[in-house]
Amino acid sequence: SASIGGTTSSAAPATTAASPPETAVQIVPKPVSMTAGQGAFTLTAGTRIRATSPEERAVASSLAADLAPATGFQFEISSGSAQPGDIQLVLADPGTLGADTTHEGYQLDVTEGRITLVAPTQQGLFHGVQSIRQLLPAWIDSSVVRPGPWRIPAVSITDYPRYAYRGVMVDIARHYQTPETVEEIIDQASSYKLNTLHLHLSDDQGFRVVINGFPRLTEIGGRGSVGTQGRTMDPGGFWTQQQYRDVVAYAKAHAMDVVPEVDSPSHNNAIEMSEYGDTTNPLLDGHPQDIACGYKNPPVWNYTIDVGYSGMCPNSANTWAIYTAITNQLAAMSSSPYYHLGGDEAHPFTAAQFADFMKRQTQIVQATGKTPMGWADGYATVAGTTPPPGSIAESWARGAKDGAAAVQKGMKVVMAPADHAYLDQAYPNDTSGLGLNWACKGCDLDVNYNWDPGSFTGVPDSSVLGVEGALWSETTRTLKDWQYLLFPRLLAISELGWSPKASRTGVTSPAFQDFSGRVAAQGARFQAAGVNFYPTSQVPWP
Ligand code: TNX
Repeated sequence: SASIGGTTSSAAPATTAASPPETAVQIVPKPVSMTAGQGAFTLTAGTRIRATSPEERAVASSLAADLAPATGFQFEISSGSAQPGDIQLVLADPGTLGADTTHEGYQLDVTEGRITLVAPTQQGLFHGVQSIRQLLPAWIDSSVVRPGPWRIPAVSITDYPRYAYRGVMVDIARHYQTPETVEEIIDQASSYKLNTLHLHLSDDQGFRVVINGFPRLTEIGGRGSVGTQGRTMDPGGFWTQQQYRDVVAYAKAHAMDVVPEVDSPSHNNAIEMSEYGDTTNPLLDGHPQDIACGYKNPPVWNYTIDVGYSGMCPNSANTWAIYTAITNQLAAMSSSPYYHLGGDEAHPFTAAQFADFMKRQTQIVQATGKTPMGWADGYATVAGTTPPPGSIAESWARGAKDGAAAVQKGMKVVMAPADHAYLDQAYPNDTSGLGLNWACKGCDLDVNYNWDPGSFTGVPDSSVLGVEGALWSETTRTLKDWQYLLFPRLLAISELGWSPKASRTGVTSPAFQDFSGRVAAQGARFQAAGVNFYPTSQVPWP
């Protein structure tokens, strides 16, 4: 049969050919269209990667680096003329991506004799390389040399994303994590073609990046994390600005942009308790106590998971000295066109105070050249104001009611409905102790997969910029904890953001069966790469 891995075949090759298709092709997210060829391309120590432009060479280097550990091959990157046996990367319009408004798509053609990858952008080439990696045996993701053969089944793939924004949010505020841990998530997320890393950098329990002029934000605000397992406080930490820049650069090299978030005006006890007593800072007016509008005394450090009590006062000049420094410095270091100003669960405020705060914060973000983005429950409901054109609301309410409010205000929406896209929620009947339980009771893979970002009442698909999986970190202490909650569920978010809309209803639906079958093939990849994951019974692991 010409149908491989249950995917769409747009043309049938001759049925009388000598050899059948190699192996089932199991790519996540599912490509727009694929046609199986005959035979396979085999990687050898002599395989050359042909690349000439800087964009081609950058992607060629990352391909060579990805393939080196398991194969033991040091691939030559050549700018000479193309020869049989080459993997050729070409930055050009392949002529097959007319429907791709994102310019992130690619055309991949694998034959026995060569591999040709053509894309109009460096991101498109990067995404094509991720498909090549998934076409190889799972051991390709091993960090030590494995025996081949390294065969890539012949196939022709035309592929591009449904949405321009495909995000994963990680929370390094509730529990501090190192740059290296975040880079491990970038490795995995980018291999499933997500293109945005949303960093939740500050919350009631911690502030995690150095801000010049305000050293107490990290010296005091970074010193702990939420207490777990009987402890009142887990270890804290913070990133230097150089570490932050390095993570942004690492993400860029993996075709991902970084959206920073310092949640405000609430969710910021860490800022308040750090700056409240900062009476000698020349950037403040000597009596910064007036920043605190919340009802808890900010110097009392709180490592519980409580939220909703803190708030910075809009009528304090010190508030704006602090926020302007934070916003300007983070915006200058970040790669995404968006800057997330938070705005959720701002309970201690009157509607007028909240509106005042959001207006000022919006102006500060706009002055940096970034487009403001905020949690829809707050930012899309600011009384008497319309956020500036192009601004983004991130919708997390069940049924996207907050997203509908954003659409009414002319905003674009990133869909992160908590009952489907909050990847910090516990798995069903799970004894790991990881995950909260408020948004979906026992959130297995089908729950993350069986919804459609473009089909909510009041939020037409044309208003949807994309989709995001959110990993809050109240219960997670280690990289392994993060991976356990993220995988394989992040793959559902990746597929919703990338693949064309299909009917997704129920564990027994053909779409879910097809998806879970492809996820099954990722288990060996996770194992080869040393990535922890939840072995859900909904996936037919081999
Ligand atoms: C809600 S939704 C939050 C976070 C929590 C999360 C836990 C939203 C913008 N805020 O502060 O960490 O639930 O699931």
